[in-house]
Parts: sequence; structure tokens; C-alpha cells
Amino acid sequence: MGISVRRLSYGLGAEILGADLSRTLSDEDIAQIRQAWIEHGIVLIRGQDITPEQHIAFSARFGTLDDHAALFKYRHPDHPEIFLVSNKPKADGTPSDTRNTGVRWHSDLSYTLRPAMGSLLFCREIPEVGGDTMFANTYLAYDSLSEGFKRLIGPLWAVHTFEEAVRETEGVRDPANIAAMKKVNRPVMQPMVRPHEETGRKTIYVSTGVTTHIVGMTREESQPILQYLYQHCIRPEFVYRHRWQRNDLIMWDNRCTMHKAVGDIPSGGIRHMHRTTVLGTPSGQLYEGA
Ligand SMILES: O=C(O)CCC(=O)C(=O)O
Ligand SMILES: [Fe+2]
Repeated sequence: MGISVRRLSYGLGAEILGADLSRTLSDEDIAQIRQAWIEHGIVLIRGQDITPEQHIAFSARFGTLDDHAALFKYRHPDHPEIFLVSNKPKADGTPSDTRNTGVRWHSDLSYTLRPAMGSLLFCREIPEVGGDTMFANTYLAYDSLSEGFKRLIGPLWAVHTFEEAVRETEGVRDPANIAAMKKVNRPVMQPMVRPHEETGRKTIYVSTGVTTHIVGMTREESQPILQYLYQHCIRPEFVYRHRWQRNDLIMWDNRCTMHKAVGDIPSGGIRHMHRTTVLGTPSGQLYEGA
């Protein structure tokens, strides 16, 4: 029995049925999953009872995995390829640093010179309700802009910073960890319209959670354009909202989607996720301006 693919929503997403990630999948199955991922932006694979080793092995079929040096304080202690997103308190009882990870819309690692191509988030524990993740299709967002607005933003670049990526959670995370990671993540600039290297289709590449301003403009001047794009990208028809079940795995394409952890975790609810990250091709440049 082979695998099959079923769409999840109008905006994006497909579910893969009939795959068992605890086994080594055939090259044909991997090619089919990859094809669905390219076509639909995210793929969901449910009911996977997998170990960290199996999660890593499956992820590595899609490219070189990040060792999460940019986020080195939040790696799995035994597996640098696994980044932990968890609200489980630390051993000393203090709150987890990563409990608010990704609560603002973003595309993974856009504040680095080698942004993520894919991310594979695996759900190990989830409360009875809440802990959802939302995904938005930035191809549809680009395509539905007017020609005038496309011409306006086409040549522009924007600044993406680690500092912005953690800004809303400062005070939540250990400041010493943040300071250590800031040192290895200098501000970068990325094109605001970034063609997807495999499909050639254009996408919008700015996000509330990471972008500070447009290169060559002040923050005040940039805001109306950026705010318009942020709102536009997350129109309901471009978005899929995922209600996690334990043992769900979602692999998203960071080049044509953005995502956001909704943060709707009921008090006392435990949400524990493992993420692997497939590196993309280098993009952007260091930003030396103010
Ligand atoms: O926990 C989530 O729902 C998403 C967190 C996130 O942004 C990520 O793992 O890249
Ligand atoms: Fe993320």
C-alpha cells in the first residue's frame, strides 16, 4: 500500500496518509512527500510514534539538518539537530525559556544568512484543547497584491534581527541565554519579495516576528508598508490552523509560508514539541546600517 495525499484547506496544506516514519521510507515515497510539500507548503503526517533518532533520520532525507547553533541554548541535550519547543518547567522548577517560541508570525531563521528551508515539528505532548499552530501561504499573499504594490515592494529589502525575534518574549527567557545568542546572530537584510528557488514563484518575505524596517527607510516610514503586508499575509483564506494531536508531525516550507504558535494553552496544560530544521540555500546579506 502506497501513500496518498489529501488537501487540508483552501490556503495551504496536505495530509499524507499511509506513511510510517519509524521505518526507512523508499525513495519513491520520499519523492511523493517532497512533491506534496512543494505543492501545498505544509504536509501533516499523523500517528507517528517515533524516537528522536527516527525523527532526525526522516528529516535528513530532505537535506542538511541545522545543528541549531543560532539557538544553541534550546537544543535537545543529546541531539543538536532537535530544537525543543516546550512549556515544561526546567528541572529547578523555573519556567521553560521556549514556552513562547514563535508566538509572532515568522519564517524560521530569516534572521540568519542561511534561513531554514524546511522545519519538521513533532508533537510529543499536547493539552486536550489549545496549543494550535497557524500557517499562512505567502505565494497567495503575493499573487493577490495589486500590480502597483508589487512594483513598489519588488526592489526593496528589509532588516531581520534575532533581537526582534525574541523581543516579545524578553523577560520570559533567561537574559544571559539571550545575550549569548545575540552575539552569534547579527542583523541581516533579506529581499522583501523572494522567489522560491524550486518553483520560481514569488513570495512575500517579511514578518511581524522578525522584521524591523525596510532598508533605506526609517522605522516610522517602513511601518505602514510592513503593517499592510503583515495583515495581508494572514488573511483567513491564506491560513490553515492546526489542532495538534500527540504524534502529529508537520513539515513546512519556510520559503513560501509563515507560521505562528497561537499560544492558546490552558493553564497547567503541557505542550512539548521537537523540531528539526532543514537548511536552505544562503540568502541575504549582513546589515551594517543603524
Ligand atoms: O510551537 C509552535 O507552534 C511553533 C513554534 C515555532 O515557531 C517553530 O518551532 O518554528
Ligand atoms: Fe518557527
